[in-house]
Amino acid sequence: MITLYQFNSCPFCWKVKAFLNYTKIPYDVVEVTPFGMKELDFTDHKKVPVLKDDAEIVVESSAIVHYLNDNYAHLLPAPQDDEWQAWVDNTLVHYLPPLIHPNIGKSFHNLGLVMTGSKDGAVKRFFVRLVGAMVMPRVANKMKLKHTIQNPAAEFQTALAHWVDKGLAGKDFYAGEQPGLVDTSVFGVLRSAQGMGILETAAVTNPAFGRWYEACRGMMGA
Ligand SMILES: N[C@@H](CCC(=O)N[C@@H](CS)C(=O)NCC(=O)O)C(=O)O
Repeated sequence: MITLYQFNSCPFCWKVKAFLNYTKIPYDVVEVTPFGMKELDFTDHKKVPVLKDDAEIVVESSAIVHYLNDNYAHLLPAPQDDEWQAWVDNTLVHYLPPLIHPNIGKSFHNLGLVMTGSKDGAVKRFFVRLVGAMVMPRVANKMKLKHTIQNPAAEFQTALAHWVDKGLAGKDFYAGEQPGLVDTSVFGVLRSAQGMGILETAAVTNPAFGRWYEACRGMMGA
C-alpha cells in the first residue's frame, strides 16, 4: 500500500497527489505535523513529501513521481519533460509563498483554507495555523530575495503566460490530447494555491490558462 506523508499546504506534495490522482493509483495520506515532524521518525529526510510503498521509502517529489511512473503508471515521456519539470521546481513554485503569505493576516487566512479538511483537533489546528502565519511571511520574503522576485503577482502572470505560450503552445495539454507528467506537475504545484484568489485571477487574465487548469482539475482531483 502506498502512503504519502505530506503537508496539505505543500506544493511539492500536491505535485505527487496530482500524479497519483490522474493515474488512479490508490494511496493513503498522513498529514505531518510541521513542528517536530514526528510522523517522519522512520526516515532522516525531514521534508515532505515522503512516499512509503510497503518497505520502500522514496523522498523528493520528482524522484517520487518517477518511481510511481516507472513502477505503476508508465506514462510515456514527452520531449523536454525534464526541462519543464526543472522549471516547475526551480521557477514556478517560488512565486507561490510570496503570493500566499504576503503578510501575517493573509497567511493566517490562507492557511485556514488549506487546513479545512484537517482531521486534527481544533486546538492543534489553531496552533499550527497561528505559528505558520507568523513564520511563512518571513520564509516568503527570504524566497523573494533569494530568487530576485520583485513583483510576485506580475511575475507569476508572466510565468503562466510562458507556460501557455511555450509549454501548451496551442495544444490542450503539454503532452498533447491527454495530460502527461509535466501537466500533473504544473497543475499540482498550482493546486496548492486553489481557492485563494490567485489562480482565479490568473484564469481571468489568461483564459487559455484557466481552461487548461479546469480540465486538469477534473482529472487530477479536487
Ligand atoms: N525538493 C523537495 C522540496 C520539498 C520541500 O521543500 N518541502 C517543504 C514543504 S513545501 C518542507 O518539507 N519543509 C520543511 C522544512 O524544511 O523543515 C521536493 O521536491 O520534495
